[in-house]
Amino acid sequence: MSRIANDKARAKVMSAQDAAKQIKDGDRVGFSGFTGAGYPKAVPEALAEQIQAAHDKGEAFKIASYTGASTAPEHDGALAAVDGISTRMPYQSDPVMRGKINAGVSEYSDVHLSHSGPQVRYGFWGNLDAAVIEVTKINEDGTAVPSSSIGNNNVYLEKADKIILEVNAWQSEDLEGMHDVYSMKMPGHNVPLPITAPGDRIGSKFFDIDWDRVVAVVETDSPDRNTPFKPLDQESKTIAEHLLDFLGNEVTQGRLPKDLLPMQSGVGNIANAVLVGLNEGPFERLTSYTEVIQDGMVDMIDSGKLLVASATAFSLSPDAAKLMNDKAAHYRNHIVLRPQEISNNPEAIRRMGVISCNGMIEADIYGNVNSTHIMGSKMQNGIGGSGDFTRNAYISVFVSPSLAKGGDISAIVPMVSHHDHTEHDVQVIITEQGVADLRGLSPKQRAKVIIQNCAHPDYREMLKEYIEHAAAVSNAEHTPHDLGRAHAWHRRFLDTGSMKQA
Ligand code: 0RQ
Repeated sequence: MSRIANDKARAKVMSAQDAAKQIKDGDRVGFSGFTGAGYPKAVPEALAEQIQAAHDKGEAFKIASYTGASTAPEHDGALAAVDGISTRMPYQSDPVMRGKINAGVSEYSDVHLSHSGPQVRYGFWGNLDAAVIEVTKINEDGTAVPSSSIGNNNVYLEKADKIILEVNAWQSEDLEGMHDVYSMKMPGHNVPLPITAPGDRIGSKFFDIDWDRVVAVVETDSPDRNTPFKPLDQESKTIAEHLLDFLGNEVTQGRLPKDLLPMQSGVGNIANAVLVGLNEGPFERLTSYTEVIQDGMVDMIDSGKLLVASATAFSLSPDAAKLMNDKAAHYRNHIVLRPQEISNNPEAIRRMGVISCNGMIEADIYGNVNSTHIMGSKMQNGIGGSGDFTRNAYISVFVSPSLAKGGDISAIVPMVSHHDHTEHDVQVIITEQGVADLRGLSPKQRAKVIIQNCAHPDYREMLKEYIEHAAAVSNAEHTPHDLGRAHAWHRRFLDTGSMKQA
């Protein structure tokens, strides 16, 4: 049965190639897509072909590409491969896209996910020429059922001059009812966000579509980019165990209730290990206010440990995506998908007292965290929602193995090579070595705990030597540094391939 029940929509059905012709050189385009879910499956590749054809003729053709977060090879990857992206925002993780950013071909602006949509609404990113949005279905009344992510779609649909909709028959029709579309307004026109618990529904199940601005409807039938998780390694399991012990102790101390507080969990294998740990652990009747639904959360819903999860997108393995598609009617009783300006909303996060847990690239001895840059200059993915959650969390946690690149890099360094989360926001750091609880500590006290509990033994003495030296030469005692040596470890890695001293 057709997924397009509206006459106006049916009249606008065309091929992806014809739809892509609506997008011109210099356009700013808002795309759907968040962590490999709900991105448009056909128009970006068709557009990439047209960009390549223009380049072959010596013509300029680049667009500014705004999304929800990371997309997929057939979206970010295809457009980046033809040098088709002038500016990209916000979070990305496609290797080709990352390569173009680091080669200086595409400009990248790394914005907090909760800010990205509102900033487009405010006009900070210029006029939005087009929106390309995947939906699950178009209803008879012209409203649309969102797909496996919402991201910034509400804002792009609101602001774009031209709208292209992709209707993807691969997405389960039973997603209908899982979404809660609520948009913020311009400053001065907002009321307190009426969310007091992760499962609260405050908006609509559908997107309203202005059909006068819709220039094309494209039918697709393609799966999301669903990446399998690696089997859990011992390091990830140990990090998860440390986090569970820490949370258990918070309960014992009376600082957390027995069912904890809503959990936020970053993407990746450690985050998934944490979820597996929670599923096997002692806590019951949990809730989650987070940005992506991963496999571990689906398992926790199945086991009854997790009552409800709020997010903006799925980030599932192929197996879990199939399960979600088969049983969406069941899971929509436990999952709410929201625009990312709401899933990551600081007001809601602060009000509910979310426990945040995110990965990091490195932390320094004083508790500053770098989530985005390799050796100061090279972009990895972006800050994503880690800042939205960390800054506003009840307890903010960062997790990482203590070593990278086979031991040639210490994740605990004298001074981070790029700052994303400052010492003011970072409360707990966990590596496979242990937990550094930084709450209530001064910088010098933090350094002791981080080095002792989190640094790998191979680097502990070097770190101790650094603070002793810094204390002797620095201009004050509060946060001792030798500015000439603070990044010597990074310099040494770039020069010799290892942070270790020869
Ligand atoms: O390099 O790809 O060349 O092997 O960095 O590291 O170990 O695969 O770690 O997948 O857990 O990602 C911070 C990037 C961690 C992620 C980050 C190298 C390492 C590897 C990746 P290779 P791993 P993970 C919610 C919250 C920001 C967004 C966020 C992230 C590569 O967690 O993007 O939190 N966070 N969002 O070898 C140099 C170090 C290194 C290092 C690791 N200290 N120095 N290289 N690497 N540590 C989700 C969203 O917002 C959507």
